[in-house]
Amino acid sequence: MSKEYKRTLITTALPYTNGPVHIGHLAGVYIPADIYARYLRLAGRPVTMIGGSDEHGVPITLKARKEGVTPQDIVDRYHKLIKESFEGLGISFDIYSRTTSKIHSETASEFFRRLYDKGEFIEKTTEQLYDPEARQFLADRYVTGECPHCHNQGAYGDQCEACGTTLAATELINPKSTITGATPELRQTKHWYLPLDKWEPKLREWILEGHKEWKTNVYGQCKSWLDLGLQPRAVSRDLSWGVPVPVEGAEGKVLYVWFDAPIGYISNTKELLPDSWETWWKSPETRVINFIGKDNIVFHCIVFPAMLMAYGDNFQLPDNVPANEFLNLEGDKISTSRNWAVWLHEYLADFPGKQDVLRYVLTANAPETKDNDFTWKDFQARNNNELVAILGNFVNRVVVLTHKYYEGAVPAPGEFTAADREMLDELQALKTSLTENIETFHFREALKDAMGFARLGNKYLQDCEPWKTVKTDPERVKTIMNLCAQLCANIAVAMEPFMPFMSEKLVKILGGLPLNWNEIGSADLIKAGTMLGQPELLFEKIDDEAIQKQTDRLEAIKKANAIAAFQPEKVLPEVSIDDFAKLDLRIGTVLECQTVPKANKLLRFTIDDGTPTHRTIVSGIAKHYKPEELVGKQVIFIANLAPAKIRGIESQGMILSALNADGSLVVAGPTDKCNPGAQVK
Ligand code: B3M
Ligand code: ZN
Repeated sequence: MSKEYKRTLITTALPYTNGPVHIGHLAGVYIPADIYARYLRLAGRPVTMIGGSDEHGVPITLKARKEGVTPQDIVDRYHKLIKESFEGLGISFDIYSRTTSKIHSETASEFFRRLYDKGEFIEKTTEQLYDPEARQFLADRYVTGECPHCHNQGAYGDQCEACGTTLAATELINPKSTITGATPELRQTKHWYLPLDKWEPKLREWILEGHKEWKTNVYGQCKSWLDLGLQPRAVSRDLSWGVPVPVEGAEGKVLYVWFDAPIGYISNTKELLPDSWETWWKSPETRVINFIGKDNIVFHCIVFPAMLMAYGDNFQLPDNVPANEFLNLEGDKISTSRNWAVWLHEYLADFPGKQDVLRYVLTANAPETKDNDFTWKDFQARNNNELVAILGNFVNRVVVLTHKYYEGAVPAPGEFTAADREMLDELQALKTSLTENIETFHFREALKDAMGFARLGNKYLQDCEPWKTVKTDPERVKTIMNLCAQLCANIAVAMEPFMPFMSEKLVKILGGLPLNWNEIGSADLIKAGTMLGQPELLFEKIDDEAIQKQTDRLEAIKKANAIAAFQPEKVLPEVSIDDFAKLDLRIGTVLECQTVPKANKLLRFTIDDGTPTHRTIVSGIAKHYKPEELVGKQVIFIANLAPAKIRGIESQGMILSALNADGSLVVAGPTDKCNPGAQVK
């Protein structure tokens, strides 16, 4: 960091309150921000971490309409759920407020009004889509249609999620109101536009010249937006839910949610620090860091800074915006609407006491430079093979041995040997790397460094073998066990930003110790004579059953989504009745059904087709049925299909079946009992 700052203001993207938070939000924004805030606190550096709910915007009103409740009901429900689940995970906001607060409405109104009075807006009357049945204008998600760029049928009025293009609702082909399904009309309406183009030179200079150190994904996206040329952007909407536009003649209009929400950072700070918020926002001695996901880069690096420049009053612009990429789940994009997510509140209920495991895994797999994937198998493996086997195991061995040799009292060390000094040098090197990685927002690497303390401890114990040395040189063992206790104390401090619950537990086991980042690396963190608590496991193994429950849940969601999204295959080209007449479809009764050796997809049927000799048919449906399930059933089969040799078996025909959207298969058969051999017409 080039400049010395007196304080750090951390802002975290305000989650929409149209649903709970999921692991993608946590990995992208809130765990990185919390690691950084905790680190600064441990280092004794003034920091304020701001959070809050983003309670306006069309998705909330659509959900309210769908549920037949008010938008306030929706935001109250999810604001509470989100706030409580953040607390449950130890996300240590200094305030977590909301944008339906009075102070926010006042702050956002004043902000808009000041820009208005300064003449910073362009007023434009344009034609917008209007739903004649709902009698309201259609902004953003209120309208859907064909994307003019990629022709995706489900594009929205503000964005096409298929190709990522930002759209104006009027650009959509065949637009439809998502409220009534009506075809919208064009009607005149006035809105206020922020002329981003006016601020382009200053933004260009501030970012492209002044912040070459920003993450490449952030810097690159800003550069492409600036190179494309910035356009005026509407900052008001024809909606009833939101902060009313505070000027005459603006009835029925509210601030655009992306104008309103970033001001939430300011209003939440005002709420927290009514007397000193301006020091945090307007002093050049404050370093502002915005933690966000990559889909919010343009709003935090272009739109909100332009708003702050237009407002003036020396508002500080962010010194860094370490946006993360996206986290996927089991190879698929996380999606609130498809319920394809691990919801934080459900995780906390399913894995009580395992908050740190999730924090650890989401940091170890954080999508810091590219999208990454969360799998439950990896979650289990990291818990069992890293947290239990390396970190928990090391601490447990040290505490058990200290009780065994010294009744729990940390022994005073003797002279350090070369091996001891080598270990301490390695500890210092890890501390340096750990601090450097946190300072540069490389939290994955930082976590590896912190885990390095435990790996170093296991190696030191293994090399020193106190359980052997104690027989020959008990004095030496005192030094070994003292240094192991020091390593445990270093782990308690170094891991606090990542796993605060474990750190607190470990501090208790170690008899209490001050958590001071600047002390990391010391060989005297825990005083000789300190009584260690009884050994207790910091982590427990997670068994297959717990993981299976989660993967079963996702399987069921995948099936439900497949059924909901089911689109029947296109009908095949037309055939004549004569063509159809060539097919001889019959009813058959399954007399026998067996699996086919070395062919796990095949079942071999003996079918009573009304002839004395019956017939054999081989069918590739073994994944969908157990043989015994089909014996006695009546099926429809093609009787005059040319016989075919399948795995050495002559198959005389084909049994008809239907494939469902969720991948399940159903054998076709008559609804009532038929004579075997009866023709199907
Ligand atoms: N409510 C979250 C999102 O786009 C959005 C962030 C606002 S931060 C001011 O998912
Ligand atoms: Zn598109």
